[in-house]
Amino acid sequence: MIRLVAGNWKMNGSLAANRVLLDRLEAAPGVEIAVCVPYPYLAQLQQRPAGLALGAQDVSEFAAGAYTGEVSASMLAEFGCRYVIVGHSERRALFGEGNLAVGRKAHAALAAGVVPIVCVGETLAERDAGQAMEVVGRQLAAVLEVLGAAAMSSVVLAYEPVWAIGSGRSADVGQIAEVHGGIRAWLAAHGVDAESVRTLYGGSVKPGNAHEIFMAANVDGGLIGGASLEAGDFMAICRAA
Ligand code: G2H
Repeated sequence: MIRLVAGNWKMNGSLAANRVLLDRLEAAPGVEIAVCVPYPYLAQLQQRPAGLALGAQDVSEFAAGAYTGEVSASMLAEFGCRYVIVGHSERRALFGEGNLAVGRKAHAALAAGVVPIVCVGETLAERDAGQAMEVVGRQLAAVLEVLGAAAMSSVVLAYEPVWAIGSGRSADVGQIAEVHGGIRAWLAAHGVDAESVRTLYGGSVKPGNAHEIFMAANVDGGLIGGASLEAGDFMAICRAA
């Protein structure tokens, strides 16, 4: 399957800075590239380099109504979003999103024709306790419970060990391959068409480590935070895929 490299700008950017960045992004052969931007910039990103897919970083689990501050999946679809990140560990840790809420957000996205990039991953304490795959399995199980096995095969997953996010310390290739293989096996064991689910790695991916990470077994691309804010770094990572 074609690899996906998605930039997660997080809460960064300005109209002027985005323009400078976008002017330096371009399609790369053999890889799908997306940028997941803060909501206000979806309008600005209507003009973007050809071949660059658009995404958002969160979505409401509700379709419409009295939910002040929320943004619906159909609104994202109207702005041409192909992807939306759901369940990023920053949303889970800082904004109290639970496993089932993440599943409901993924469901809302799919219902509007937007592909959810569902993030899963363990904390350092959980890894040190030997529970990495158990935690990831619980996170996946909640999404599967909401979506069902057929719809689950339409999501993109992102394995993002919490301790590797923005820390400069990526997981090593062995750790990445082990969990990605574990995710593939977990999906297959739960009746999901595991081979059709793209599973990205996220957490301190940089130009210097991107190639070896992308070459690891069962890694189908990357979710790139800090390095997606610098055009040269982001394009180098995309070309490494
Ligand atoms: C993990 C990643 C992008 P960074 O959050 O989702 O960020 O590449 O900065 O670790």
